[in-house]
Order: sequence, then C-alpha cells, then structure tokens
Amino acid sequence: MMAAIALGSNLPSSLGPPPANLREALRRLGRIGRVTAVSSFHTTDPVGYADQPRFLNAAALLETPLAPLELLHALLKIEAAMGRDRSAASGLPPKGPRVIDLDLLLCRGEDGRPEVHCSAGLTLPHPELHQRRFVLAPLCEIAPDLEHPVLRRSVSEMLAELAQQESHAGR
Ligand code: PH2
Ligand code: MG
Ligand code: MG
Repeated sequence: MMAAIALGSNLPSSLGPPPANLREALRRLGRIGRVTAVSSFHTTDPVGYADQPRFLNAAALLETPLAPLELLHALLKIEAAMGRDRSAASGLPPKGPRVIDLDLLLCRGEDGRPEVHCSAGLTLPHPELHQRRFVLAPLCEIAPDLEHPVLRRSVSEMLAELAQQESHAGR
C-alpha cells in the first residue's frame, strides 16, 4: 500500500539536531518500504502546547507491503529506537517536545482504494490532518492531488480552506 506520513522533531537526539533526526527517520522508513517522495523541511511554530521549541516538519510517501496497523507499529518502533520517550517518567507533556514524531496520515491499498480505519490505536485518515498547516503544507509539495476519502477534498483544497479559515480567524 501507499502511505502518507508526517514527520516532526523539535528536540536534539543522540544523532544530532532536528534536521538529523528527520534524515535518520527517512533512512529508517526506507527499511520498511520504498520512500517515493519527500517534502522540504519546514520550520513551524508549535501548535497546541505552545511552550516548546519550534518544530521541523516534513512529509513523505512510502510504498510498503505492511498493512496500516503493522505500519503504525513499525513507526512507533522507529520513534522508540531513535530515543522518543513516551513514558510518564520522561516528564514531557503529551503534545510537548519530542526527538521524532511519525504520524500516519492517509493510506491507499494496492487497488488504489483509501483505507478508512478506526480503532483504539489508529484512526485513518488522521483525524486532525485537515486542520494542521504543519502537516498539509509539506504534504501539498509532494501529493497536492491526494484525496481525503471522507472529506472528499484534495490536499491542496484542504490547505486552501485552512488558509481561508485562518484569515477569518485573524480578523
Ligand atoms: N506536533 C504536535 C503538537 N504541535 N506543532 C508543530 N508545529 N509541529 C508538530 O509536529 C506538532 C505541533 C503533536 O504531535
Ligand atoms: Mg504528531
Ligand atoms: Mg505521533
């Protein structure tokens, strides 16, 4: 299947600063499939929990034999192997700083049909995909015509609608 994945980092790891973390995550994605497109790296202001460093965000497309839940577990394994600590003992808040975050956004099966999935650990498409500029802007560079199967909007349409909402909110 084809998967669209969001990458984010705003803490250094043992490998180096956020750009090194994104590059390492992309290298590791290449071991669970074929990375067919990578966006540029975007420096973004933190959303949600504001008291943390700016993020470096990117998006990638992955062609993989894994099914959605298998891919989710592979992404969590990469995060952990790169030093992401999700335990309460880390003292980090849930939407707070992290060395690497890999989010599954949207998947399409071999037949080209979108995977719509909802379980305790995974919702596909990602429930906040259409509201996050730090996700849509990188994704729009590599997959502007990719369609959200529930909202029936392409990535470029979702980005344009978000820009409209933002301009209304700013008035
Ligand atoms: N991730 C979050 C919370 N806020 N803000 C930006 N700019 N980029 C992110 O990747 C991000 C965030 C939780 O996953
Ligand atoms: Mg995230
Ligand atoms: Mg995540």
